[in-house]
Amino acid sequence: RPYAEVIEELETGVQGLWASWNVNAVDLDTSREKRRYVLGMFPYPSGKPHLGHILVYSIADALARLGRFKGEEVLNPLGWDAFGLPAENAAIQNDARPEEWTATNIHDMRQQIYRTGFSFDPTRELNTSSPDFYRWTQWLFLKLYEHGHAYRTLSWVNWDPVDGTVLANEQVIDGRGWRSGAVIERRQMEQWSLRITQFAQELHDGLDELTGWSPRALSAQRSWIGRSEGAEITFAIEGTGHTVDVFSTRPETVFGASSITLAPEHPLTLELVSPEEAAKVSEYIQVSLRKTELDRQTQNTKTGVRLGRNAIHPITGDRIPIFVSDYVLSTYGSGAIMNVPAHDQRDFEFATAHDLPIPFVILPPNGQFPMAKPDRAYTGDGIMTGSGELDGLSNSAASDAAIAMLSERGVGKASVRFRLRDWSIGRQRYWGCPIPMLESPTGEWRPVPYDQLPVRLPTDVVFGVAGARSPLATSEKFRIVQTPEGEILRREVDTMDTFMDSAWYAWRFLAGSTDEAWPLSHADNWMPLDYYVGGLEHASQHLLYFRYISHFLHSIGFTPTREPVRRFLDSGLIKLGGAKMSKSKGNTVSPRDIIADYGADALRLCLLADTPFELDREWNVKTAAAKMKFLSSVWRLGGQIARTTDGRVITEAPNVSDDWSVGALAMLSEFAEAIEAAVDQRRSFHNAVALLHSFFNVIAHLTTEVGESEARAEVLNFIFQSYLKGLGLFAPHVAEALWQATTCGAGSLFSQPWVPHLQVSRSSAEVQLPVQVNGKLLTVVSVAAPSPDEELREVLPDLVGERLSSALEAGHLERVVVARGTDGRPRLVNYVVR
Ligand code: ANZ
Repeated sequence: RPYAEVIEELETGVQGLWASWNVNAVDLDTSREKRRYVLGMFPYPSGKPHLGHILVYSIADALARLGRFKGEEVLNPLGWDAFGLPAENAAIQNDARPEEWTATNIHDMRQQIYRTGFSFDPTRELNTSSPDFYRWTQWLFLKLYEHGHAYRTLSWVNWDPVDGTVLANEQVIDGRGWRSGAVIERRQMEQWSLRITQFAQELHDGLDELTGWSPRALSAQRSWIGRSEGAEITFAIEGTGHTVDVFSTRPETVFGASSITLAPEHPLTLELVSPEEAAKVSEYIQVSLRKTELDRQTQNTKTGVRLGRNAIHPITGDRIPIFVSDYVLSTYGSGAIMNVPAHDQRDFEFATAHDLPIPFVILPPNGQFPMAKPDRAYTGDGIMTGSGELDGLSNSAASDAAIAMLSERGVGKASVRFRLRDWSIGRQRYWGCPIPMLESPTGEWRPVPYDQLPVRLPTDVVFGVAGARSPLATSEKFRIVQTPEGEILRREVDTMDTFMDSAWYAWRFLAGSTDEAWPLSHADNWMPLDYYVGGLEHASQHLLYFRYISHFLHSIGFTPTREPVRRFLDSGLIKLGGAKMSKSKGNTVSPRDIIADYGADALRLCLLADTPFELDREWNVKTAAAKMKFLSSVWRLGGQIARTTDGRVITEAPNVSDDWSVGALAMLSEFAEAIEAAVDQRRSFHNAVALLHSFFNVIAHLTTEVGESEARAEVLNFIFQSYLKGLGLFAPHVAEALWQATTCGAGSLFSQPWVPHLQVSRSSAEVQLPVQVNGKLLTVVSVAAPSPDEELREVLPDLVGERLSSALEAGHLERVVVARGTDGRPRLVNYVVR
């Protein structure tokens, strides 16, 4: 029957076979030498998978299936990142239970994802919101606590004064609460934080090892960690015993400092302010605290007010004014800066707005500065001037000299700072992992003993109670704990940031049958991940937390390597009409609809075709239709071949010596090597899909030449069976169905070994060269292997004959493309005729 009529039946039927044969099962205790851990970032169960998910899992699936063909034990699991705000919002708005909302969504989403035919082992599925998982998230928290990585500190939160609750960033819309519409205040609250900064240097250095990551992912990590070398310089404050340390990456410009500026949150700001300026300064601080850090960094006007007090320049002894300004962040460096307006653009704008002197201390090579009225800072290199003993040095040499000078006088020292902040993990939310800590009446914190985990989420909570720190606080049964000794303790009512769940789930897929988070032997066998596939948007936060937890686990002996991910494959976006597909834009395409119209195989081929996976691609439903058409041809030809064969699995290449067979097998061998290299070495999935098309054309051509020859039929059948393995990486359903048809049920295609390395004794002097016109195969000819492009162009018209000349006469020859293999031998020639 025609392919279009059987897709649904074929795909679900084949999935039934896989399930009954258990082909996707993984043995974590395998004795196989080679193991491959492939992971696509697990989805948030919103209920609807989107095409981006399908793209990610299609990539992971091809890598997983190739590993199995190559005889490796492959772990390719699926899980659910199931805690988070939407479930809680649904609970508040629709009176639904978050766990029911989540379970329904997982159910729907699982059906759709499994319908696409990925080779997940269903027995390894996990769900971060199940007690069976979060028990171990709590275990991890306690490990962090035990090793001094978890501590309580003040952190900023969004406070909704009308609802009397803390809001997540996503619940603040244009500065207002999502339900109350009230202007949101920023408040400080004590909560749990993790000491990721303790590993800042290691996390920075570790990036050098990650040669399997894309440059853009590495640079996202690098800028998030934000390592800066510079100096700390100490300014004494006139008339007080205080000093202020500033951090500068340009200590050589110290002679150009015409003021110092503190962040609004700096502990000394209110202490140093003069009585006359106090009212103005506190008002300024109030306004600043309402702004987010991002707003403060991106605002155009550099506002600020004077504290009415002076600092003493540590080298010149000059008196310079002190300001407070919100472009200085409290969370970076020391929360205070020296303003060097001549050489820093932000300081230049600030100085211009506040009428401060702009002393130039670096002379540009072209001598253009200093001008009487400069219009911007000079941030380039040059020779030091007006800088005492630094004069005449280049600014780069002056940097070290300045640090030496400052430390000699005891007013400064070299310093390395990181942009990375400790990770504040407390959330005043319900649908997250409870933090397993207890507070005594005297305010000491104690860990819940390991043997009392999990601390279960209470179900008797009330949402939106004004004044309650979090929904968990409304459950008395949860909040108040009596110890066997009769002591009354208060339970922590915050839950953990959901990034905590995703920071360690990769290990939980390695769980064994014993009662522990994962057996160490499994971590030794399987970590680090060989391939991690997901969106670039996770290249900063999630992957940094994941790496941190891995560095931590390594430091306490729970995982074999510091780095958890050998190769990170960051896929591009799928766009519609130039815009990223998103629910808010209403331009999403549902995988379910595409599968209903064209089948899962066509969808998968279509998502990977034409564009390298790491680039953004435009969704085009015509491509899905084209892929279905292609699969129809494969289906038709496969049916034809199946009818001419005796249903044997041909594992060895037939022993042949005639030119036709040798040439045909040589092309198969090149195809198998090329597709393996495209997937495993170059991760060039679009090239692999193109190879499936071009080699199919070759097979179709060979079919016309088989005639009555049984030997040729045998060779053709072997080639076709081998082709199905390549096809199966991307279109596993149709490949499996045709495998069943040509072999009459010899077990699954995916339990077979990869195409054997063929010892075809083709003359090394000759290659079989497919000749195409506009991508359509005309014929295959035999040519001398070392032929240069010029020579090929000369001989081909004669070799191919009339069919080529008439095709060339039909239009205008634009170009002749000669594709060559890595060995330099020609592999394909395409005439582009318009
Ligand atoms: C004087 C100076 C002169 C600076 C100059 C730059 C250029 P990165 O490279 O990002 O580390 N800075 C320090 N702490 C800050 C804070 N808490 N908020 C805002 N800005 C802060 O940036 C380091 C530079 O950013 C520091 O070097 C400091 O300005 C500023 F020609 O000091 B510089």
